Amino acid sequence: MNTDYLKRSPLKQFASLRPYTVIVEGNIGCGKTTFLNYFQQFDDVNVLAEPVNKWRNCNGYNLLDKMYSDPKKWSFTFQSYVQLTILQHHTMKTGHPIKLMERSIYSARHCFVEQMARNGSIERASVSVMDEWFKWAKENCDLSVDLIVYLKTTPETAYQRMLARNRPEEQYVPLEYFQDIHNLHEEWLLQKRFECPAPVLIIDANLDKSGIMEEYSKCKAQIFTERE
Ligand code: DGT
Repeated sequence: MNTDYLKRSPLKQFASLRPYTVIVEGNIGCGKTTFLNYFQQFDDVNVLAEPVNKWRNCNGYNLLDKMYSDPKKWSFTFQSYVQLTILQHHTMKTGHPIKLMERSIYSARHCFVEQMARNGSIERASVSVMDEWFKWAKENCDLSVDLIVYLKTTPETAYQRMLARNRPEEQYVPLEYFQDIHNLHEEWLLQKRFECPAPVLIIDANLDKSGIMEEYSKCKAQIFTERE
């Protein structure tokens, strides 16, 4: 691992006690996993993939499947667990100078919970309980973020990719859901209608593999320069 960052001035050393934190955001199927895989090759980066496997097996319960099969009954349970497992990533200590997280407590709230609240699959009272937890976490944990990478696709592209990968839980997710989740990312990251914790770097994630690699390396250059 490159430890040059330990040789910096005392002030920078102090700043580097907290890693430069990047969250990767975008619709379901927008290519977050490919983006994270690209960054796995760099020793300075601690890559934290979304804990989907935990959501598929919480002490034997597949909460992701329950949420998609019966949203009215399971949305609150599912989102509570998402909030906990993502919070564990936000607060996870790392010896690496850069931490790269797939999604965040912010997108869980402003995109997914918001979509559920608007379509009535979660009660406003339940949302307010989650908001109290969120507020407490912000006051008592370090949830700072330095950069948001937004992998922007059209809802149609994301939907086609979801169909192609054929995850059993997602079999009946309609295109309208992708449109809702897309619109909420735009409201959050571009129109700034909800709390946006860091500057946003937009990547055209509709590009095919060769085009997107060029975008990734530009993004890598920006991340490595900014954390200096
Ligand atoms: P990628 O690599 O961009 O294709 O990413 P995915 O699709 O593997 O990962 P992602 O974050 O879109 O999530 C996997 C599944 O979990 C997907 O069905 C959407 C769902 N999901 C993720 N976060 C939340 C959340 O906070 N609430 C809800 N309702 N669903 C979520």
